Amino acid sequence: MSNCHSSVLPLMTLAVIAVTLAVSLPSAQASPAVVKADSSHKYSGDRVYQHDLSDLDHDEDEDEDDHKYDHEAFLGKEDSSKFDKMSPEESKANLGKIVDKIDKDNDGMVTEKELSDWIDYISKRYVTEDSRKQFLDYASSPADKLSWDTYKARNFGKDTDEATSKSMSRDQRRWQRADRDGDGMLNLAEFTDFTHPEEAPHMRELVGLETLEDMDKDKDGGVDINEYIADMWTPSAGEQEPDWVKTERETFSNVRDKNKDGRLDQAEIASWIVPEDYNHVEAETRHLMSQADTDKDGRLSRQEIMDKYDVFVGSQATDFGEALGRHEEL
Ligand SMILES: [Ca+2]
Ligand SMILES: [Ca+2]
Ligand SMILES: [Ca+2]
Ligand SMILES: [Ca+2]
Repeated sequence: MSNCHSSVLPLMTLAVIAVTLAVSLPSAQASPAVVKADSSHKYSGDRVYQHDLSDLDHDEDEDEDDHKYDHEAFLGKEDSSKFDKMSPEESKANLGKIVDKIDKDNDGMVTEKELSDWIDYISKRYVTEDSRKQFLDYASSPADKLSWDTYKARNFGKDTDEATSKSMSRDQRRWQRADRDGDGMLNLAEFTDFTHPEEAPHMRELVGLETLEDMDKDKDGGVDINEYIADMWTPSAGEQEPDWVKTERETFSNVRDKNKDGRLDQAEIASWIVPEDYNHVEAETRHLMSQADTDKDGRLSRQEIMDKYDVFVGSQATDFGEALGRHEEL
C-alpha cells in the first residue's frame, strides 16, 4: 500500500526525517520562514513545510500510529490526548457533542463536505491560535492593527549590526507582502499570513525567495547542485558520498530543476518546500468515510460514527497499544 499521507516525501528517506512543523516565529535571532540546515546530515525533505494533519506517519497498516493520526486529524493534537484518558462512555459522549458541531445543517447525517470542512478547520486551528496569541503580545485586542514600527521596535531594538539589519529587512519585506490592503498595518488575518506564510497562497513565492537567499551562497540568484547538496550534507574528512546524497543529486536534476537550466529559482524552490499538490484534508476525509460508512450511502449517520467511535477518537479502552498489550497477556 502506498504511504498516501506522506506522498510528498520519498519513502526511503522517511526514517531520517526530523519532522519540520510548519511553525515560524518571527524574531530577531532567526530567519523566520527558514528551517536552518545546520547539522551535517540532513536531507532535502527537512526544508519541506509539512502540510500534514499530524506529525505521525500514516499508512494502511492499521497500527497504533494510524489510529493516533486519525484521532489527531479529527480532534487536533491536544484534544486527542484528552480523549485518550477518557473512559469509553465519556469519550462517546464527547464525540456526540462534536458530531453536533460537524453536522452543520442538523439533519443527523454527516456528509463528506461537512466532514472535510471540520478536518480543514482542525488543521488550521493551530496556525490560527498561534498567530492570535502572538498578535495579542503586541496588541490589546484581536480587532487592533499593528504597525511595522511597533513590531520593529519590539524585535530589533536600536541595535543594527549587519545580521540584525538583514533579518529586519527580510521581515519588513514579508510584512509588506502580508499587508494585503496596503495600509502599512497588519490586522490579525494579515498578521497570520506574516507569521505562517507557508499557509497562504500569496506568500508562497516569498517563502521560496527567503529559502533561495539562504541557500544561494555565491549570490548568483540561483541554487546550483553544489549549493543544494551543501545545504544537507557536509562530508567529514575522507567520507565517501553516501547513496542518499547520490539520490538527492538525481532528485535535483529530475524533479526539482523543472526547466533543466541547472539551477533552482524562486518558483522551483517554492514548489519543492511548500508543496501544494497533495490534499491531506481530502485524503483523510475519504479515509474516515471508508472506515465508518458501513451502509455505503456516502454519508455518516450518527449511529455509524458511534459504532466506529474508536476510528474517530481515542479512549482508555481503545488505546490501540494498550489493547494489544492486554491481548498478549491473556
Ligand atoms: Ca493592512
Ligand atoms: Ca548560487
Ligand atoms: Ca531551474
Ligand atoms: Ca452511511
